[in-house]
Amino acid sequence: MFKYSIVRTPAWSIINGLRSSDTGQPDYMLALEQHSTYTATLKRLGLEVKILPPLEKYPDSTFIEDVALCTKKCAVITSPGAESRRGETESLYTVLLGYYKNIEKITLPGTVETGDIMMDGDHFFIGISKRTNIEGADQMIRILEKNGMTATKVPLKNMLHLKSGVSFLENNTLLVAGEFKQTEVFKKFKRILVDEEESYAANSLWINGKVLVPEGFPKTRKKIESAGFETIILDVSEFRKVDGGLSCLSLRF
Ligand code: CIR
Repeated sequence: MFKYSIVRTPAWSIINGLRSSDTGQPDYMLALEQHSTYTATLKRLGLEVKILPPLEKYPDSTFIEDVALCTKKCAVITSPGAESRRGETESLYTVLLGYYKNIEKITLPGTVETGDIMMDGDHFFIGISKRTNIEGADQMIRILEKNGMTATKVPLKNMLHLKSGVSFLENNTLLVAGEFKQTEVFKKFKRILVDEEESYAANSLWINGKVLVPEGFPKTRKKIESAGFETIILDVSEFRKVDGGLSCLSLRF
C-alpha cells in the first residue's frame, strides 16, 4: 500500500512539452482541471499528497514520475535522457529529504527516466529505451542491490518508456501492450493483453486496491474489471497530447 504521493502542478509551458506525434496542443486550463481531479483521487485513495509548484522553465515537469524512484528503502534522483528535462531534478533533493534519509543519484553519462522502471515488490524491471541507457540502468541496479533489492533490464524498441506499454497491477498481474506481449520475462505473470487500438490504456495505475484507467478505453477497462480489479476512470486527454499518462503524474511510495 502507498502512503505518500508527490505531484507537480503543470506549468503553462506544458503546451510546448515533448511529444512524439502531433495530436494538438494541450489546453492548459483543462490540464489544470484534470490534474486537480487526479490529485483529489490520490487523496481519496488514502494518500497524503504533496503538491509542488509549477516549473515554467521545464514544460514536462508535471511528469514528476520520471525524475525520481521512490522505494521502500531509498529514493533515487534520476538523470533524464531528454536534455530539456535534466534541470527538473534540481529542486527534488530537498523535497525528498522530507521523506527519506537515504537519497542516491544517477549521474551522466548514465541516463534514467522512471517511466522506464516498473516495480514488483522488491524487484524492478528497467527498460532500456531512448531515455534510459545501459550505464544509467547499471547505476540504478547497483543502488537497488546495495539496498537489498533486485532488478532486470528489459530492452525496448518502439515505446517511449517501459510503462507506456506495461503496468504491474499487483496480484502477480500485468497489463501488457504492443512489443511487451513477446517479452519473455513478462510471460510468468498473469497477463491482461491490451488491444492495439487501446494501447495507451496499458499505462493504468494500481493504487491501494484500485486501478486508475484513462477515459476512453472501454475494452481494457472491462478486461481489468474481469480480472477482479475495481477501476476508477480519469480523463487525462491533455497529458496524452504530450505523451504523458496516469503513472507519470505522480511519485507514489
Ligand atoms: C516526455 O516526453 O518526456 C514527456 N512529454 C512525457 C513523459 C511521460 N512520462 C512517463 O511516461 N513516465
